[in-house]
Amino acid sequence: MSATPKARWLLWSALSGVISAAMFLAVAELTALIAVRGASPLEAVGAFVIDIVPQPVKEFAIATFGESDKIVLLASLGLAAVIGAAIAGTLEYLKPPLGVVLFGAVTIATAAALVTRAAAGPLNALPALTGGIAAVVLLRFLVRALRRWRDARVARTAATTPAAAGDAASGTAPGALPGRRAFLTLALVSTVAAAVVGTGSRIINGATSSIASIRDVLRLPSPRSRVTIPAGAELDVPGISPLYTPNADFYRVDTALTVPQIDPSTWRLVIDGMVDQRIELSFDDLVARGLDEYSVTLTCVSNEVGGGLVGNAIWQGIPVRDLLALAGPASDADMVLSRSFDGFTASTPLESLTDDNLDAILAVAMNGEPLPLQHGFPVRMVVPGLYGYVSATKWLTQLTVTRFDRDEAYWTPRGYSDKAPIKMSSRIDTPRVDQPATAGTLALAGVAWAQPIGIGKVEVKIDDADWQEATLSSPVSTNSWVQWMLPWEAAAGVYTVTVRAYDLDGNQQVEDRAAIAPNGSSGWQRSLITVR
Ligand SMILES: Nc1nc2c(c(=O)[nH]1)N[C@H]1C(S)=C(S)[C@@H](COP(=O)(O)O)O[C@H]1N2
Ligand SMILES: [Mo]
Repeated sequence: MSATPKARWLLWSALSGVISAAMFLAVAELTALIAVRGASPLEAVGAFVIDIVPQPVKEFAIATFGESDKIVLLASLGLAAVIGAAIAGTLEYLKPPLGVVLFGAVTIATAAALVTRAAAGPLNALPALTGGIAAVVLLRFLVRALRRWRDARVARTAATTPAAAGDAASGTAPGALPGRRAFLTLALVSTVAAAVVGTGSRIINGATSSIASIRDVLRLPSPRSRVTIPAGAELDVPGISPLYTPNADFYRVDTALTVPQIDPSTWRLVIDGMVDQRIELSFDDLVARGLDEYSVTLTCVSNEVGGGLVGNAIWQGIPVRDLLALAGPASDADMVLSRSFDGFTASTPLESLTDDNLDAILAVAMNGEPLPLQHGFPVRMVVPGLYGYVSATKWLTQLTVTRFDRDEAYWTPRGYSDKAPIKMSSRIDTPRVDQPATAGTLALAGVAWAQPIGIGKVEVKIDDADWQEATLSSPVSTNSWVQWMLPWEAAAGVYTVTVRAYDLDGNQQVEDRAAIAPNGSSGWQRSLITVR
């Protein structure tokens, strides 16, 4: 050991702080599991931090880490916690009771974070309090044992007896310094206990979210109408996107660190703002109005040309226009601000929601099952032809009828347009850029969308040859994508394949490239395909 004696004690005290912090989390998770299911302190603190982190930092995180931004945030939070705990341990060793005071302050802050989360009550503070008590008690015991070890060692070194010389020869034999054994045993046992109790509770707590089980047994009334799938709606080409994106593969984009947990039996939808009458509906009120099926392709404004932030699903829901009609929007209103349980908002033109020819819906089911928790359970909005951030509010709780010059949505002050129709696009799914194809009879294939007008034609160009018209799948709805395919006798080589679409009004997909901000990407996808 090259560490000087002084540094050694500081390291051990820092470790004591970290072990005590681990015990804090373990006991807190265990309490959450037993007493207040769902009040995970780890998640609550993470969500709390996301809310208070300044916007530029959040944007930097999303831009830099993409879909892993939340993991990076949690990891940074974890690192900060380890450093803080180490400091608390050292403080408790050097200047007691400063470490205990620091843990106490963190306990109170965590309790506050837990209690102030949406839908939390005073009981939610309990995990922080029990965790805090466990951590403080453990820290005091650890530091006391550490001091006894140190004192024994200092006394031993100072002594000039033959016993000391013998001890130096055999190193610090176990048992030679009673404080040492007590400290190391306590440190080891509490580390193992914290790891087992903490991970165990976390896993059970996370896996058995009570809302997930409520969703599992939820039975929705059968829809009054079904989507008719025409013959030829799905092309038989290996590697093409399926007509309907399975829920498990459906892209997910939102600002929520943890998926909001909403019990449908306590869920309420409020329709307010510039209306004749404020309306409040329960989940049963909503589904009792009758469900219908709609086939709609959802698209994210952040989808790059050729990207995967787009998916097609059959939704079951209720037209928003019928619900708005109950409330009676004022004639000078022009926007509906939809609000999520977690505070996210989207601004949708009122006319898109009241249009009889556009099926804007509140959806409760996705591809035949209740909405998955991460896709907005129990109720979300789906508006054909509008990017998700201005229409597809998940975990919906409120529709406020208002005006664009009075209110703005989450992404509006963050560099995105307040109105954002989806731009027509076409994508090459196969052959993939990263998987060389084998020479012979191939199929170029992919999907194209132009909600709510519908795709009229897709054309493909191989290198500099003429544009060729692709075969289209039979459209299920103008609001859903279609698949396209072009048979191709391909010899070995490297080819540039370009795809472009036309909508049913004859408009051609925009060739000019545009970035995703402020209102969605554009440009024809050009793919470099290798045939061997
Ligand atoms: N509550 C909430 N709803 C939200 C968002 C969000 O951040 N929070 N993001 C929106 C965006 S940007 C998109 S593209 C869609 C994505 O829906 P999905 O995750 O079900 O694919 O949800 C929309 N609804
Ligand atoms: Mo999005």
